[in-house]
Amino acid sequence: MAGFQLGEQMQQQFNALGYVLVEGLFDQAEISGLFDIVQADQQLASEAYGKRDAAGYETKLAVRNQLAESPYSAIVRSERIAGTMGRLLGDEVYHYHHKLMIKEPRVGGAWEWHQDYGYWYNNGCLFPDMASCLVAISPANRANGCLQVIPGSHKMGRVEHLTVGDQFQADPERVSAALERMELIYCEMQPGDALFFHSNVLHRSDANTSNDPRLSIISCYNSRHNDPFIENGRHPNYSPLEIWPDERVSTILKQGATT
Ligand SMILES: O=C(O)CCC(=O)C(=O)O
Repeated sequence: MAGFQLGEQMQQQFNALGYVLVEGLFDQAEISGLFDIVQADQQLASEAYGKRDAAGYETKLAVRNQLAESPYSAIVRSERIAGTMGRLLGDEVYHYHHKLMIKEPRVGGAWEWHQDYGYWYNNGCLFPDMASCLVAISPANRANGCLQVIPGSHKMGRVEHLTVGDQFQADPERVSAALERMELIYCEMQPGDALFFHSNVLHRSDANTSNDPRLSIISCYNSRHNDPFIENGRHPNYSPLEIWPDERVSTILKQGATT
């Protein structure tokens, strides 16, 4: 959806619920090549590592702090996402990191309930003025473990997290209480759909019990005013992000430029 503009209604939804789903942010011609690129990307395969869930199943991801000449980086830099993120968070944003998420058929594990700020708090970020955008590269549905969110949970503030498997899990007592009071939404998505979500919104996903992979790219941004007080932390400190116009990103995605 070249020329996407964040509307007032979407901004209000993000403020009230902590997330907003934009269908078709990237169109079929832009996103379809990415599925094959991810599947064939040897560099990515060698970088990807597993994160065990509470049941011992692994979900894979490759985390990148740097931007390169790649279609992945073009998505991170896109006006459609980075520009929108700046408007949602009300400040200039910079690239905190991005990650390719790979939930393999039948064996891809779950993500336990957490807030991203439950992780990022420990990196010297004073404020939860951070957010992510998940772009579906393959269809995401209940069978292959789509993202689930608790709308409004970002207003709970940071919840304590404990380690389970290789992951951080939000305090289960608080999550149960939250689920008694708030809805649980399954974010089923088609390739090219984008979910913008606040760093304090509680989210999780189930294991992939289907025969299809669930692939997505998550771009994570921090606000300029929230430059971490720890230098050389797990993810980078502030540096300006060059945001690319739709046409440039679209051309790169359609060419299926290699990483
Ligand atoms: O991709 C998923 O299913 C969940 C990923 C997630 O929760 C995260 O990266 O914070």
